[in-house]
Amino acid sequence: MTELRHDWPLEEIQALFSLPFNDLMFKAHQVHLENFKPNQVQISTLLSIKTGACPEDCSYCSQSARYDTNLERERLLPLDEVLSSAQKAKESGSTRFCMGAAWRNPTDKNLEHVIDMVKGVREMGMETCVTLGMLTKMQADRLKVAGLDYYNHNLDTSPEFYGNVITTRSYQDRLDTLEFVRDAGINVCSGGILGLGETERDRARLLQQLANLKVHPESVPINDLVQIEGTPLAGSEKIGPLDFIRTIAVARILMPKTYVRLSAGRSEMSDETQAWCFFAGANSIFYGDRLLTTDNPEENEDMALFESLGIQPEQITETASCDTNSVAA
Ligand code: SAM
Ligand code: DTB
Ligand code: SF4
Repeated sequence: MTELRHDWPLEEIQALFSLPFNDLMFKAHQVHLENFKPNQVQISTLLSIKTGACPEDCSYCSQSARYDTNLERERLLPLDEVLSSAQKAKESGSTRFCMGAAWRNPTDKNLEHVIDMVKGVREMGMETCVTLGMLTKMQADRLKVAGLDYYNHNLDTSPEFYGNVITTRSYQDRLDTLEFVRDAGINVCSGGILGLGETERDRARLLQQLANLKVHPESVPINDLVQIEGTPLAGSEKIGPLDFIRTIAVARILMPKTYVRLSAGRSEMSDETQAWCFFAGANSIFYGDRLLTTDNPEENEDMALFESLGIQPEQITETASCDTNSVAA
């Protein structure tokens, strides 16, 4: 049985990052084999239900109203449009439908609309995930009652680097939202972005924050920055593929039972890099040709990649449950 730890010291995490590449891969794959079927990957489809004009200043984001990114803003999508997208995602084999809104936080009225979407998607037999910004405790509880399976809210980076990226909400605000989601009994999806200009220490600190939560997130998305023209982070130095793969491996070792999501940035990744990520312990992806506002690989390209790697998309019965891990004794 793999022990779940919540007391990772930074030095131990940094030591993992410093291992020879092959040693790190071997270790991560061993942990992966102990906890998951190595040739299965969970697939989720994303939909932006409310696009653009966001008041936050996240310096990577196409949807912030502060930057001129040429993005057309859209109102909250009507329920029937959302349900027809979810139906298409289901038919293409996706097991979870993730709805994202460019809000600092939802108003209670907006939340009512989202709740109708969650109920509708659930009735189709798909898992549901939403990412709506900060929540109050009461809003998290209402989403739980509505049947929401996952809430995505990323820490994005280390507490120390965070202020270079976002100034309009604090790290603690994010941790508070995660606590409300956890306490409500909703599965937590929280991760970060690489390639923001952070150091390896920042990556280690981000993973330390996630792994030392009282309960590990059920899902940890690792995004490779999609550089958006007009944002302050356009033109940043890119993270190399080996450093990206290392981060996935360390996430797998620290959080053995968590789904590690190879998230944004796959359109620019080689098949080989993605294959290494799967070996290192990534076992979920976003599937479908669109993320929120940017492109993702076409479905047929992903199916061809899976086929060539002998990977199968996971079926829904194997995921749905809450509390896939618990506080270590
Ligand atoms: N507005 C909500 C929020 O920020 O919590 C929900 C949507 S927001 C787009 C969800 C996450 O997507 C962000 O926290 C960030 O980690 C990721 N993201 C946004 N833009 C990205 C980009 N250009 N490249 C990679 N990841 C990005
Ligand atoms: C996450 O960690 N990545 C997804 C999802 N959670 C909401 C979003 C990626 C967004 C990439 C840029 C875009 O398409 O706008
Ligand atoms: Fe708004 Fe979310 Fe983009 Fe930040 S990441 S600007 S909160 S949509």
